[in-house]
Amino acid sequence: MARRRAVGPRRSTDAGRERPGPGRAFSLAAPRFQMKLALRDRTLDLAEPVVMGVLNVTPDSFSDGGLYAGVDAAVARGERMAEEGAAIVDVGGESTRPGAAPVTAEEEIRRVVPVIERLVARIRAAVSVDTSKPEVMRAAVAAGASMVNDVRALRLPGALEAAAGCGVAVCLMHMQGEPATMQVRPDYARVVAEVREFLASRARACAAAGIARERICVDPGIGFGKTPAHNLALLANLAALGADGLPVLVGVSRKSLVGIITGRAPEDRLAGSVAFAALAVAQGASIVRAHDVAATLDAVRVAIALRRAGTGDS
Ligand code: 7PM
Repeated sequence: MARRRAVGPRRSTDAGRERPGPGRAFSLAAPRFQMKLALRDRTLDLAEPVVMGVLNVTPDSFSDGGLYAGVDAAVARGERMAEEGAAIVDVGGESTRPGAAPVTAEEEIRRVVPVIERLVARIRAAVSVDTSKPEVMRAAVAAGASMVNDVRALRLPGALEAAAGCGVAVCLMHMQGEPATMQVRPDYARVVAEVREFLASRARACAAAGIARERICVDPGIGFGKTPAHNLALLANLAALGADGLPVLVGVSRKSLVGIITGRAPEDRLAGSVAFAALAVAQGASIVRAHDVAATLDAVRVAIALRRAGTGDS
């Protein structure tokens, strides 16, 4: 909240510029708050936070029928999310569930490319691909994706170069460990500082690889190698994670954190997820990743309205 209140609507003065800090040479010239995200061929305005819809294209998510039935169902679901107001639809073919079987690049491409091709032709919302593999990034972007969402923050060999070569936006997410084992014993001395430093260092790696700063957003990775206390500390300090001025994306939808707090099964976590979405926006999030787009967008609008009243900007 403080992040937005201090600045208000973006102006082209020096008002929002960060003081130069040690080891942050590029912040000298960069605006403190980047309220936009440059996608491949257009710019997503983040002056008001937006919703990213989650579209899983794994066999367990659309398995009622053959391959084409699965594609049809996934495309219909993506179209519905766009109608409900998603600014981005995030298509993923690799399950990052703890213990999930690894998927080859060929299999991931086979799952996501037909869905991306058809979605891009049918919706105005941007399409992102949730992947860590360079081959999948290239195939998805060739099929029309304009953003890469990577839970490994472009750390696999060749991923950084692939994303840079594709000329798309990137989401850099923090994860401690690997999906199979990340929840075994999450360990941090200072979780907020460590996650912030990781994200800043990955953003520097992107810049060095030629990815424009305007194309980068960052994500604390709720549930990825974190205890409930770690997750809550991050959600309570989101503004600090965007301290380098990059937009913050957050995904809490239906996650076990919501289950632990509310005592509810995944299918009954809508209210808890939506409450977190509103509070994440109040804490400075610019993009909320969610399964339930319409309900989440309502929550985001409520948070925006309250924030606007707080800044006297009505
Ligand atoms: C099983 C466990 C299935 C976890 C799916 C998940 C995020 C993400 C995911 C996130 C970004 C889910 C996660 N979560 N990408 N991909 N941020 N940027 O709940 O929080 O969707 S997968």
